[in-house]
Amino acid sequence: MSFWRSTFARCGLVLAVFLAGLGTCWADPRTSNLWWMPENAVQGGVYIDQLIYFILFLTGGVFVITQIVYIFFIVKYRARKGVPATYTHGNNRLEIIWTAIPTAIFIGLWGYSNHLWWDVLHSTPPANSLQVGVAAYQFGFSFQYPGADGKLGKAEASFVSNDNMFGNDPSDPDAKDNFSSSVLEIPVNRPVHIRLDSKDVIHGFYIPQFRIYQDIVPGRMIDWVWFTPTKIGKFQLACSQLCGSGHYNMKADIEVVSEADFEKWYQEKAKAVQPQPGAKLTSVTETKDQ
Ligand SMILES: [Cu+2]
Repeated sequence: MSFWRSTFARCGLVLAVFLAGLGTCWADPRTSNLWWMPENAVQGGVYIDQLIYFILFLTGGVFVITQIVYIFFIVKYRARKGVPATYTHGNNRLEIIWTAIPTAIFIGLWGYSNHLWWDVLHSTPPANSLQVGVAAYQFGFSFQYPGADGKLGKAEASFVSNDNMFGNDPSDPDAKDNFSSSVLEIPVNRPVHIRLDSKDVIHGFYIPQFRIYQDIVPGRMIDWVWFTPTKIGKFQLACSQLCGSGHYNMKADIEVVSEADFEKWYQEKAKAVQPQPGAKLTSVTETKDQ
């Protein structure tokens, strides 16, 4: 009896020290939702959260159980005078069980996250999506909107340069009235389809509240990311790839506004770049050639 009492007392003590230490392990700079996921402000974000919490509780539970068993065995089978050590060569049935269960869990998680990736995140953007070009560079982001015609136009990574950050195809008339912005202004509850390109190195397009993270790779146009913001408010886009000395400050403001406010902002911006009637951007060279 005294053996069990002392064993449990020791296990309890070790566990208490461990849990007390755990409290000091949390060093999160976030100021809200400190303990759990940041606020969810995107359609479909709840599925990502469910998966993350499922994995967290599953692995957390397994961790706690294995630590309890581990500590218990350490105490129970400690070296004692007059008690010879016992040797074991394993148990095949046990080996098969504890290999098969985690394997089945991992295959299930793979299947479910694959479904999330293809059916929720990587699906075709809806036809009414707002098209926005996103150019990343050392050290900032710039955004491009389609202008009055609502078309962003063709773009290719090979066109990306200092003068053409978004890689617009110079021969495509749809791109002529595009306008740019340093803020990602988007309407609430409308799908936003973004086209990402980088001018120099690999950057990361990361918005925790939208549950989006996509690398932006130079030499590639990445056009499969889309999302539907569900909350009006200010958010921050941050670069999540260590991209150079100014990486720590590589960010951009995101403003999710009502459809009416967005329309007003968009019309004002579009009007400012509206080409004059009859005027063409290529008219100078054309006059010279004639
Ligand atoms: Cu960066």
